[in-house]
Amino acid sequence: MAVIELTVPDIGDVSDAAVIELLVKPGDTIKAEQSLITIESDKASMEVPSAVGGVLKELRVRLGDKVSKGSLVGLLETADGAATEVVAPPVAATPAPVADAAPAAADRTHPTAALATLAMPPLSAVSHASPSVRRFARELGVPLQKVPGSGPKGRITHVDVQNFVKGVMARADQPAAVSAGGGAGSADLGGMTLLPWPSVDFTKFGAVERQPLSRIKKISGANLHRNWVRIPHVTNHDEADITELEALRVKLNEEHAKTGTKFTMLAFLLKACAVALRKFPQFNASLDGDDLVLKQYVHIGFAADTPNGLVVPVIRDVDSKSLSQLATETAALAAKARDGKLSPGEMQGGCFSISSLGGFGGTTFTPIINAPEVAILGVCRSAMKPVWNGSAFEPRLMLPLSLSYDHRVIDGASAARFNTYLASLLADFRRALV
Ligand code: CAO
Repeated sequence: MAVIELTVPDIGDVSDAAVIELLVKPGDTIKAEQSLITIESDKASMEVPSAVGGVLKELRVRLGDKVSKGSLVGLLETADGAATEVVAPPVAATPAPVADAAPAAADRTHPTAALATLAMPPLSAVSHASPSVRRFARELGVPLQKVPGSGPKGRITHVDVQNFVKGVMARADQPAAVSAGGGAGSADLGGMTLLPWPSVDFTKFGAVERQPLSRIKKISGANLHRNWVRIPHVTNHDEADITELEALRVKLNEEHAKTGTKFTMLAFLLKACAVALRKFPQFNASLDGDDLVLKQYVHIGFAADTPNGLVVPVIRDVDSKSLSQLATETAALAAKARDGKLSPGEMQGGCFSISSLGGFGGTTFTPIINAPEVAILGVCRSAMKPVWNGSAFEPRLMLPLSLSYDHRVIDGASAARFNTYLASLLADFRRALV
């Protein structure tokens, strides 16, 4: 254990910069590169991250204090005397708005460890926002420097970012310009002009209750909106005869009753989709500018309904997992999703998604593609239907499949082939061996 002093390092020709934000408090466990305070001079503002990790024992600055090079910011207890290993954090660890600024070397004099910091860009280039707002903006792809700040001293708030997104999506009087789909750069949405969002005083018509959207709803809503607007969706509807498959599923569940493994329709769907994705690689791909990135792995996400909204956990390497593994893993991830305990890593890396509403009902729907994927399978409730077998109608259990695809990448014939093949696998899994 060692307690080190954190001081303000060389910040150029700036002195007497005001502390305008305290981002940590005593007792907090600080990670290396985590921002501690925000300081502001008459020219610019910046966040000052800690170069080392540890527990903050004391914060020696208050809001409004003036600091210069060498000012004591706080005392940090490090687990292993990290004071002797102070390294400036890499540029990539600093928030986007100032990412073009190079970190200054930390003061290596001991036992005083200087905070790692950034050279200061001109004020006009600086977006004044907390790390959580910056993270939020990054998640939504919002360029912070374009967002007007409504907080004290022009700080950008969560609401400012939301309003910016709303403004872009619903701008009525000019073409919307957003960053290009499937690649870098920007694209004009072709002069699309939208009416402003209706502003209605609902209380004029009766009692109402206002509920803020959950964090998940806000994030997933913005993503769904972007994907819906920017991907030319087409949905191919088909039906799979799962009469034999359902009989097998019921039998497997009886046989494995003691193990607790529940063979769900979702597990079979994952397996069948993995086989189909291997056969039709363009469905296992992402658009990146003018390139199609074909993935050599098969990771599939499934939409999970939670009390706070929709999340999409991802099962990795579906093609190399057994049905029981898939059943166990989906059950565990769905439970984690409901408890709000999924880690970001468990929702990343998907190549394709499945949205199964079979347990809820419906006959068909149009699932929205989960960018940067290029297709998604929607599944509704199976139903017994009379199917003509060439000489008579037979009762068969039919599963509705709705395959939405990005028409920039996949044409209608390919989608019909994919869906037909998928249906044939579900009708008879032995086809996977062919
Ligand atoms: N047809 C008929 N019944 C079905 C079915 C289908 N296609 N799929 C599942 N069922 C039945 C099951 O047999 C089970 O019935 P029992 O309880 O009587 O055994 C019940 O529905 C629940 O099914 P399950 O335990 O297999 O769960 P699941 O795999 O269907 O669903 C999960 C798991 C996490 C995918 C689901 O809970 C969920 O959250 N789905 C929501 C997806 C969603 O919101 N999509 C919309 C996104 S917008 O694009």
